[in-house]
Amino acid sequence: MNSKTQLQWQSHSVRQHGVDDMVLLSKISEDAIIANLKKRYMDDCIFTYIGPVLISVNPFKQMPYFGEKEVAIYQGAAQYENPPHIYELADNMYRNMMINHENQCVIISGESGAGKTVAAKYIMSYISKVSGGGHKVQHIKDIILQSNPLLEAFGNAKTLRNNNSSRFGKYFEIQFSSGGLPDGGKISNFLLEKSRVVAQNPGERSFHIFYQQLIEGANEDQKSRFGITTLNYYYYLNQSGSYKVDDIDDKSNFQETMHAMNVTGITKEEQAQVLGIIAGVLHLGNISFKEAGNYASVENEQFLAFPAFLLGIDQNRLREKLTSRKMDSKWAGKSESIHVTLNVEQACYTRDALSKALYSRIFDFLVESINKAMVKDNQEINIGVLDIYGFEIFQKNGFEQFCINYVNEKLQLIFIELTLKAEQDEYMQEGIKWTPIEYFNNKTVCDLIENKVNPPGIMSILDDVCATMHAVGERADYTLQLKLCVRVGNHEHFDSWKQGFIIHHYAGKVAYNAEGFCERNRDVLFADIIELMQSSDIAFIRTLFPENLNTEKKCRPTTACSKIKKQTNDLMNTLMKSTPHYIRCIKPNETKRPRDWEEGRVKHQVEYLGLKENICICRTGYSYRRVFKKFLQRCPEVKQHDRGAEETAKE
Ligand code: AOV
Ligand code: MG
Repeated sequence: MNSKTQLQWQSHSVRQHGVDDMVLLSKISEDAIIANLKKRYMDDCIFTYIGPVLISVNPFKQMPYFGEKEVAIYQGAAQYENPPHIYELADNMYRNMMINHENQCVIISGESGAGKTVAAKYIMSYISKVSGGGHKVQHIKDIILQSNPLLEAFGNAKTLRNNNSSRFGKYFEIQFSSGGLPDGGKISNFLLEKSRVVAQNPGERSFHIFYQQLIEGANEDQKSRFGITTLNYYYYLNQSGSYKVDDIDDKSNFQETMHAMNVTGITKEEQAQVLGIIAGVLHLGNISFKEAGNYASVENEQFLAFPAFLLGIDQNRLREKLTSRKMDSKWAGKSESIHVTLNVEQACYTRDALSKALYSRIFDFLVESINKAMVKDNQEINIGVLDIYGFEIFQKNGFEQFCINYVNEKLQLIFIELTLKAEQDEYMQEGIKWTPIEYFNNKTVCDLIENKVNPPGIMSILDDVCATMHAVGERADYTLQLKLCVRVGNHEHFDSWKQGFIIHHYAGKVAYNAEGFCERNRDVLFADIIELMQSSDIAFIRTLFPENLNTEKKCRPTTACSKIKKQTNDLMNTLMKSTPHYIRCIKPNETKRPRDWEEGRVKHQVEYLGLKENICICRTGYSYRRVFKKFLQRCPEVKQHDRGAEETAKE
């Protein structure tokens, strides 16, 4: 596009669709931002810039501008040559990586259902389209793209917020050769919401794969082999009363899942094992218990046979392990093992713990398989795409929401530190005249959650309660509530309420129900259950339980909180080492309908995402910054002719 047509095009676009880059808004206020976004949204322009940051408003309908034509238009084009687009951001990352030989990452944030996963997929497909490569590279590209339907089948589910909600977090590193060919990759996954396997809120579903495989996807042979009947036959699926999702075709998705398994190199044999275990989990759920005296016994023996068969274990042994437990007891200085019988509640807990463990280990197996298929020895440069579960508030919020919202809180912190704080700090340091722009720094909320000591945060207090109180259940959860009140009760972002505690997150207040916090945080899988699975005559199942029980007993088990905290902080370090790009997704309504604009909801998001502050800083600050050395490296003439200048620049 020459500059004249570009100008014409731009003035046309200003008149037609508000401003492309909100740094150019004539008046900066939240109302002006919302009005601009709305105007663009109603004109089917879902993307808008704030300088380098891309704002994306979920259209809830397929937009026509994601074809080959657009790929060609955005490839190699400068930011303002074309209307704002996610392809521009992807192209910019790719070019940056190539020119500067630096790792890049894109942090996609926004609440549940705002469009993060869709955005991540657009980025991956754009990069795959514009980077070249022969047969081998094409194979890696196929794996990268096919990993999406595969992990979505096992890691996504219908929630009240989003019909295809990611129930795990994912950082996908696409690795490139120095020539820019994608020749490897690595996925790091975060805490899968495995509790969904055994129970869901009314109106929600379990993970897609259950419905794909059992109801829509299985052929007659599989049906009889896996004992497949109707959906409402399975306790793990029939509690929520939701089976079918309007915009999801489980049947064809199942074909896609199986195709993806083929592409990622999962053998036919492994595929059959995976499906067998998925069915086994459902059948485990149908084992129920009755109170017999003071302990639990299996209500209907015939329900034991099928899961035992599918998991390759002895039926009697399964019964025994679900209703009793080996305990080490110390008596008169000697330690010995005794068998204790479990009550109904404990037996159900054990059954569910086994189901959750099987499922989450299958999920890890899939991620590992994909990683193996993309592995590359020498790491050169990469682009990381971060797509996590978005901030969520339900009527009832439990331990899962606490973890999910914590990761979102940390991402918000990274955005604040790198865009709002670092930039202002730099001006101050360099003595540039600058009127500070106020913003809410959510570090205080992150500290409230994750501080180790002085004062300890909620996670530390929770770990403490779990370590000192052996009981799970109500008593431990109540103790947690009391301890939180004593130790963080005065924090300005904390409140307590009848059933738990409230955190004032950056994106809103969430009332957490303390029930189940201790149990889910401890997340123990008793040695008996591991032993049981290690006794399976299916080798694949044995490989899912590689623990060495003799050595592992001695160390204190890691809690779910400490795992997610470590993963999140590792992720933060990785992100900090790459050049960051941001996509801020906005969800315009709760109805999931196109062209439906709920002003109040958008306003809330515009506020907590800090868009106004973002615009102010972009507008007042310098638009381009680069360290001298890198800048000089970009100019070959300077590099060749003026080495002295480079030396000076270093100073
Ligand atoms: P999320 O990843 O941000 O939520 P998704 O990316 O799954 O949200 O988007 C939710 C739904 O909105 C999708 O299934 C699409 O129907 C629709 N959608 C989103 N973006 C677009 C787009 N660019 N074009 C068309 N439709 C879109 V969560 O995973 O719940 O936090 O945990
Ligand atoms: Mg998602």
